[in-house]
Amino acid sequence: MAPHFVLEELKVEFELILVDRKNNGQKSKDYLSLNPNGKIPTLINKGKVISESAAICLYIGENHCESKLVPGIKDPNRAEFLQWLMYLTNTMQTELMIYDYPEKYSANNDEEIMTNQEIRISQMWHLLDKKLAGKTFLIGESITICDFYIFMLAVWSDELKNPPLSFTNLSKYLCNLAKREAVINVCQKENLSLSRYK
Ligand SMILES: N[C@@H](CCC(=O)N[C@@H](CS)C(=O)NCC(=O)O)C(=O)O
Repeated sequence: MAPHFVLEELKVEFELILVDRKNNGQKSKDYLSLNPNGKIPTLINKGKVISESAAICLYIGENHCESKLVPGIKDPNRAEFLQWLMYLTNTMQTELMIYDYPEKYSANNDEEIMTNQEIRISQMWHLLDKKLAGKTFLIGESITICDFYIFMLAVWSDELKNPPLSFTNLSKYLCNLAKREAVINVCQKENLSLSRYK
């Protein structure tokens, strides 16, 4: 979803191909020949095949440097941007995956895993909430791929007991992002309701 937001934001031409997860399309021979890790998404551009959502977002953003979706190498915000992007993908996304697929981590104690994950993830949203006080975007004064990444993780966290929308700063920030054309278009295409972000 995050790479999809970035492509829409940039208004570039692209073809979206659905990988049929219900039928394990991501483990098909054809898909594995592109992405041996068997995970979605994969980007193909000019014969280059790229996987890992954060890497795809960086690749697209850096190929459209005029957009400033990725702070350039000399931008004073770049280090902080990279720090947060790594945190979002390495830590928050990983913890959310454990919450979403507890059966992969324990044969018989899904509930305990989910309860523990709820607490851990909630602490992470709390950290972001503090960081976002009085801010429209996570880094600097304009949107970066980190903001799209946060929106994706927030959608994945909607069903938590303390969802991101229950935090004051996050709620304001997410509702503002939900008004962006790119976010509206992607959610429409991916059949996701934005009604709770209004
Ligand atoms: N670190 C990868 C994780 C990708 C990932 O886990 N994708 C999920 C869909 S959101 C998937 O492919 N799940 C199917 C599976 O694990 O077989 C990324 O950020 O792209």
